Amino acid sequence: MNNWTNHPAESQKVLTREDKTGKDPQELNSRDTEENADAASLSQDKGAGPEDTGVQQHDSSQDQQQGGRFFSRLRERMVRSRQGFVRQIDELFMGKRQIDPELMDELEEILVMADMGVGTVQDIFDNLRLQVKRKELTDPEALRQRLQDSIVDLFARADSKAGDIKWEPSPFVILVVGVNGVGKTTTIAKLAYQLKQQGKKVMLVAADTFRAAAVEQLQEWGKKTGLPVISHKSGSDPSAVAFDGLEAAKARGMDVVIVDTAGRLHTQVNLMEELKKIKRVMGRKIPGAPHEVFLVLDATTGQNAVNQAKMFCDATDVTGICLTKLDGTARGGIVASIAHEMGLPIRYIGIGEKVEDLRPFDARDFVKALFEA
Ligand SMILES: Nc1nc2c(ncn2[C@@H]2O[C@H](COP(=O)(O)OP(=O)(O)OP(=O)(O)O)[C@@H](O)[C@H]2O)c(=O)[nH]1
Ligand SMILES: [Mg+2]
Repeated sequence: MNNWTNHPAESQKVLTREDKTGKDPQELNSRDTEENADAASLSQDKGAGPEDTGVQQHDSSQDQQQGGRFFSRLRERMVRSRQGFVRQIDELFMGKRQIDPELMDELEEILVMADMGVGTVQDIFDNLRLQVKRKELTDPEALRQRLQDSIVDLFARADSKAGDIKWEPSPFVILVVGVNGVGKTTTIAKLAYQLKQQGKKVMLVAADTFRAAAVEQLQEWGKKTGLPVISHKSGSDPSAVAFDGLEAAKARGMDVVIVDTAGRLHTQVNLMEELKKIKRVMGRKIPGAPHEVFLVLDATTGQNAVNQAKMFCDATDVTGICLTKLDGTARGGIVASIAHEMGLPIRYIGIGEKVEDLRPFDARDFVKALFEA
């Protein structure tokens, strides 16, 4: 299958010279509303092609290989963590024949330093020490394996599988929130592109009307990935964009709508209120919407990300976490810390800047990618 063919319903629309602004006033109820009317045809434009986004051709044989390829890329991208705390663990175990208190203490310290969080590590080690005391664990290799299993178990509580999302009802609405610069817009583009690959009709909504050029950034992604983007002028009310976006999505029979929002600090009360308003307005247009609220967190900010998560969850109903920039940190343990402390599913992880660098989070694969040579 060729990535660049548009969805059948959208492909009926042909972009004429006059349309090139992307305006589509008949279908949308706002005068200001703009859209990449036929983004796929624009996507072939110079400078907006697959090369600079990592968008690649795709066929069914690629689908079959995808499992293995996904995993090897995940391992490749987790290289910093692998060279960081995982290497330290390797060195610690080297030549060890028995489990002694020093081994346990040093292992505990390495994990805390890897941003796994003091509380999380303590929980794991209380259990492991008990097993050592009862002589259920005597061999260092078994300890190492048990440690991996314990980390995987942490995620069970948070039930961290993107596969759990039913993508129903239609249109399925996702609101994406988070602090400035964490990777919201990029994550949206990656996710939208991957959903499109699965055959879903996806629409993007540019409700970040605050930051200069934010609308253009999402429109650009729309062109590159061949997806329609609903937007208003910069500076307009984000709730109105969200409302129009949902209306357009309903009218066009979209499967999934993903709404981008401006970065905000959890301490900015008025901006957190604005999020609540966006949510309310969405619910008025489509009862039950947004069906998911994704909080995007930047893994390189370490324990700060955990604090952000706590504050955002207090202010709005977050339903899942997307953790970005795991390729940029040596402390991949942050994933475990967030899952453990928040009890929220980690839906997706970002492991690079290209569209393919987003993975539905799978705890076992993740821990395996970290620990296995
Ligand atoms: N290495 C790496 N970079 C990423 C990842 N995700 C996003 N980025 C980069 O992070 C930077 C910020 O990304 P955006 O998507 O613009 O972040 P944002 O949260 O939308 O930012 P604001 O809209 O300004 O709040 C960009 O340079 C992205 O390429 C990732 O998983 N890995
Ligand atoms: Mg953004």
